[in-house]
Amino acid sequence: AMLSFERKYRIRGGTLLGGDLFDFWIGPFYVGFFGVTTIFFSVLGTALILYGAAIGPTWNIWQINIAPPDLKYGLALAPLREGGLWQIITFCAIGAFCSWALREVEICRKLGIGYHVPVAFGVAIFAYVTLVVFRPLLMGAWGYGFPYGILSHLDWVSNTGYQYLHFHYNPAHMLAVSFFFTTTFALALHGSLILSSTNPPKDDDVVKTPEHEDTFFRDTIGYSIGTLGIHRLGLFLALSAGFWSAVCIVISGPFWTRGWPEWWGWWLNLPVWR
Ligand code: BCL
Ligand code: UQ2
Repeated sequence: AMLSFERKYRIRGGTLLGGDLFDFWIGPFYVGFFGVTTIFFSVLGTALILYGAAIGPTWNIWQINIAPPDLKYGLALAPLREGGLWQIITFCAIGAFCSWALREVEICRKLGIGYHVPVAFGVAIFAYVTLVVFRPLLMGAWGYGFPYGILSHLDWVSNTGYQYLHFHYNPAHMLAVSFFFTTTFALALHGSLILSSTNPPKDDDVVKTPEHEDTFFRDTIGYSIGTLGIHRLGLFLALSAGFWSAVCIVISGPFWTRGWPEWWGWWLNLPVWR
């Protein structure tokens, strides 16, 4: 059943591309030009992953691996079985993620709401593209991208981390990790606060107000950021986590090629204690 609200907003227009051509719904799903391209790239990409697995040595889900080309291929196209598949799959992934973001934009336009959701998703896409396009471009070979596989991508993270001796000393990694942890902290505070005041027993109405929520934090720590504020803070923390993740990997190699502990030499060499 369609909510009366949904019927009211199932309106024509707001599309970026394709005009009225794909401006319709299938069941609850808005289609749009970018819905079609999302399906296209996802199906093709998934089929190529399955093909890559089929010509590979194993069907063990943990060990399936689709590797980027050898470094010797530089920034050229590689033969299909030697990283070419990885290149096409990466192209499909970016196509699918960007299509999804643009489909979100069209839905926002129909609803007349802000673009916060596609912008937020855009930061996740930015982190992914940094890993598989920007950093490989800056380093001069597609072989610097990460392999597609459950264990293989973990091995890549570990190997790449140890290439810089101790990744915890990467200042942008420090920021990214701290933002991830603070995000979970903020969501735990928010989720628990909301449930504490807006979780009436069965058949009861919600009677507590945001005043109760503010008061809890004013009583405990003397400050409440407010009901709108916590959502702004949460979005800022989450986007910062993704942003600094992208920064921490793009500076590893293109900017700093030695161990990250050594980067802190500037601190040890401050004239105050030298
Ligand atoms: Mg580290 C990266 C945390 C120890 C080496 N590390 C990261 C970051 C994150 C992190 C900050 C990964 C998140 C990210 O990029 O998100 N590391 C972290 C923590 C510790 C840690 C908390 C810890 O010790 C407690 N790291 C170490 C040790 C090193 C190390 C010291 C290894 C020995 N770390 C590295 C290296 C890297 C990291 C190397 C990175 O490259 C990585 C990083 O920063 O990458 C940018 C960003 C999010 C994404 C990339 C996801 C994108 C999603 C896309 C757009 C959409 C997907 C859709 C999906 C396919 C669809 C599903 C459909 C379903 C139906 C739902
Ligand atoms: C709050 C508020 C909410 C909240 C939360 C707070 C009524 C429903 C969680 C408390 C948040 C504070 C004090 C900020 C904490 C800071 C960091 C960096 C985690 O005041 O308003 O709305 O959900």
